Amino acid sequence: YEPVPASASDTFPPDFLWGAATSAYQIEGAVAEGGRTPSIWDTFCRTPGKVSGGDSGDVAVDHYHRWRDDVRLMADLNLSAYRFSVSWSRVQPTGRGPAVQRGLDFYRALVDGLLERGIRPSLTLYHWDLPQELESAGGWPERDTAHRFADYAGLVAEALGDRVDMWTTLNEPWCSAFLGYGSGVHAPGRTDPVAALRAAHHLNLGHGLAARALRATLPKAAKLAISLNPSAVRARTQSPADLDARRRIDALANRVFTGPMLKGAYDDDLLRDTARLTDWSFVHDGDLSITKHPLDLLGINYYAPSVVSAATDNRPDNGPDLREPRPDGHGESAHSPWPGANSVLFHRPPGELTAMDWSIDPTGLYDLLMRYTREAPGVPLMITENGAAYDDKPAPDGAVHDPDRIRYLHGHLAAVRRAMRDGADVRGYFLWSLLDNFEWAYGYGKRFGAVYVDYETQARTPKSSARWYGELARTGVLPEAGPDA
Ligand code: PNW
Repeated sequence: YEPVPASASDTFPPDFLWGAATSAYQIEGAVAEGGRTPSIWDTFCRTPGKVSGGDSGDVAVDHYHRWRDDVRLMADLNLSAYRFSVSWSRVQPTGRGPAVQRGLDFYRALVDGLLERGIRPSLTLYHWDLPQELESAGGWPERDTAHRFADYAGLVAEALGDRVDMWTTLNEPWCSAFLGYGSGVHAPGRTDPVAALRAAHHLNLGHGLAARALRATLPKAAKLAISLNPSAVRARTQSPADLDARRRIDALANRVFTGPMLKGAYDDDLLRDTARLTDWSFVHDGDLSITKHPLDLLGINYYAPSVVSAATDNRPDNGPDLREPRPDGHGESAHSPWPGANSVLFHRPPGELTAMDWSIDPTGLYDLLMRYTREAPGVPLMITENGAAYDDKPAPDGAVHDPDRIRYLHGHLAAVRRAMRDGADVRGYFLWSLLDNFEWAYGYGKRFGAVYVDYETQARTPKSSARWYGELARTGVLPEAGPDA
C-alpha cells in the first residue's frame, strides 16, 4: 500500500477508543500465587515438545507484580482503553464453586488503577486458560463446560460489574476449538476433529449462557461483546474448485461462530461438509436461541489473510491428513485444524511477511469490517486485536526502533478509517500487544509489544511504535507513516 498524506479524512472521531490488549496467561506470571491453580496452558507448557524453547507463562512479564508500572506505561501512551483477560483459575480454581477473593482483588485493584488514570477497562473472561480440572473432566468437547463458564461469568460480573462496562465472553473461540482440539498446537493439545467441532459448539453455547448471566447481573449500560478472529479467506484462482475451497474454510473459520451468534443457525453447507465426521447431535433443541444472544459490540481480531486452493489429487476430505506442514500461520502439526477440509491447500501470498511468517494485507481487515457491517447490522464493531511480531532488538543506546511495526499499524489503521468512511461503525482499536509477552506455542521468541521487555530484568522500554501510537491516541490524526518508518 502507499501511505497517504494526513487530511481531514484521516482524523478519527473524538470518542474513538485507542487501546492496547493483553491476556492473563501471556503477561501475568505468578502462576502459583494468590490461590491460582493450573490451567490447560500450565499443563501444556510442561509437556515436552509443545512450546518452543520449553517456555512457559510461569513468570511471563511479571505483570501480576508490576501492574502499577504497566498502568503508568498505558497512561504515558495516552491510551483511552485497555483490554485484559481474567485468569479463570485465579478466580475459581477448580472451575466450580465460590470465587476466591484474592483472585478478584487483583483484578479489582487493576481496574481501579486504570479508572484513576481515565483508562477504560475492557474485560475478557476467557482467553484460552481453562482450569485444568475442567479439562480433566472433558473440557470444551463436553457440554457441562459451557455451564461452568456461565457460572464463572456471573461470579466475575458480581464482583466487578460496578466498575467495568465492557465485557467480552470469549477470545477467538476458533483457536480454542480448532488449535486446541483439532491440530493440537494449542492447549490442551488434542487432535480429534470431532472433539474440535463439539468444542466449537460448546464455546458458542458457553458464550450465550455467559451473555445471559452477564445481562442478569450487570448494570443496563454495560456492553456485551465477543472477540472473533474471522478469516479473510481468498481463493487462489476463481476456478470453481478453488472457490469451493474458500467456501469450506469460510464455514469452518467464520460461519461456525457467526451463524449461531448472529442468525441462530449453523449453515447447511457446514453440516454437509462435516457430515461424515458427525451428525451434530450435540446441538440440542433450544441451544441456537441461547447462542443468538444480542451483542452490543462485535470484536474483530485481525492479523493476516489466508489464500486457499483445492488439491488436485482427489484426496478424500475426511480421510487421513496427507498434507505437509503448511504456510497458513497455524503452527506445524501433522493434524489439520480444519475438520473435513483435508482437500484444501493453504498458500503463502507473495510479498512481505512479519516474524510470524504472516503476510501483511490491510485490505483483509477492510473486507472483514465491511462484511460484518452487512452481516451484523446495527452491531458496532471494535478492533480488539491487530498488530505484528518483528525481531526487535535494542540499539546500543538502548532504544528500540521498529519502523516495520509502525508501517504495519499505519496501513491497518488507514484501512479502518476507509471502512468507517464506507459505512462501518467502528468504535475503537486495540493494538496487540501492550507488551512483548508469551506468544503461546512460540514462547518468548515472537515479540508483538509496543513496549519492549527485557526478559532477564523485566525492564520495559517503549519502542518507537509506542511513541508513534501514543501520538495517534493523543491527536486522533493518522499521520504519514513517520517518524522512522
Ligand atoms: C491471537 N492463528 O492469537 C491471540 O488472541 C493472542 O493471544 C495472540 O498473542 C495473538 O493473536 C498473536 O498470535 C492467534 O493461527 C493465534 O490463526 C493463532 C492464530 C490466530 C490468532
